[in-house]
Amino acid sequence: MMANKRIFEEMKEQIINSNLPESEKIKLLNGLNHLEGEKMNIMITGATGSGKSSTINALFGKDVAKVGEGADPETMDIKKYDLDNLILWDSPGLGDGKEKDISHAKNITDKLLETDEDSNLLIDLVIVILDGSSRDLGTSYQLINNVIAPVLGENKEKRLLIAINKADMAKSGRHWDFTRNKPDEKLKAFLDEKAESVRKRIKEGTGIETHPIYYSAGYKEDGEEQRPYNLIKLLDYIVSYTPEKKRLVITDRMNRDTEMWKDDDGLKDYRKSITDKFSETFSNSVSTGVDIGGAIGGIFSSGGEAVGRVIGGAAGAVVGFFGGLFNSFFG
Ligand SMILES: Nc1nc2c(ncn2[C@@H]2O[C@H](COP(=O)(O)OP(=O)(O)OP(=O)(O)O)[C@@H](O)[C@H]2O)c(=O)[nH]1
Ligand SMILES: [Mg+2]
Repeated sequence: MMANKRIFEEMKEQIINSNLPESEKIKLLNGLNHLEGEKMNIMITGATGSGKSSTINALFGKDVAKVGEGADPETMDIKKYDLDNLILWDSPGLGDGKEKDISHAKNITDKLLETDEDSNLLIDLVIVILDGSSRDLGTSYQLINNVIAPVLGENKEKRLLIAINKADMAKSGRHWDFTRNKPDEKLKAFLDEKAESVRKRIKEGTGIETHPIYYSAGYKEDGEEQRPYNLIKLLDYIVSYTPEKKRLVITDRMNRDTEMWKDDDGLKDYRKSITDKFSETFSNSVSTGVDIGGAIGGIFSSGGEAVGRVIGGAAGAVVGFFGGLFNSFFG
């Protein structure tokens, strides 16, 4: 079944089964290996109980919290989940008492300033999770405005995502349609307003323009399945903030459980939007050779229709992959 196969394997198969000359195949496979070697580091932070773990598990699979749980020795409180080339840093936010807050703030600051072996900032994206069921977001604003924003570096606007969780509990569960797993009109208006006021507070406090979205990672009781809302919107949000050459790393690790991606606000065709971002990635590299082209080591600049066709085919594999993943009737 397509959706169960890792995306890189899928693409390799496309290349191997093509009727390109061996030398071209080798170039393409080498290129793909380079992309596969890209690393993506995401920090997920937010107040205790805001839903960091639930969100990580919804996005990337039930067992993630168990993967590589060993704490990073220098940053005792930040948990590192190592999913091959996708690395998640689960970092406690503020609100755990003064002493802990100071230590958490220092851990976050240190991590955000850390550079990799190429002297690039280690953390590609910071996702701050707000508890949408809480009326007091004061500590979250403190975290964003006073701890995170000052150390975000040059491209601040490209590294900060704001996700308001627990949409279902925003009005203590009232106005949430539990059968259809979505807010009614009244709650929707309330949530839209909330997202807008969060945006304003951050803009006023930091000058950074963010685009907060609301969602629900889903509540999970014994025997019950987690049922997220707008998780696919969150993924679309993350992918759109991810550098082109790192996008495959993200999608290669996403949750294979199609139930997770089903319910959304319908404001946009998120499946198509995500899929398009990949097609875009591929066609860009074929026509201009930038970004991914560079990472792939100039193979696209060799030109030739045949190469283009295989890249087209590879992009097709990606499209097929998403079709399979998001369609509950596949297989
Ligand atoms: N109703 C509802 N409950 C949620 C949602 N997301 C998370 N929860 C619940 O909120 C509680 C806290 O969630 P976690 O994912 O553990 O939160 P966390 O941010 O990882 O918490 P810490 O690791 O303790 O900082 C759990 O009982 C979750 O089931 C949601 O979207 N809706
Ligand atoms: Mg947690």
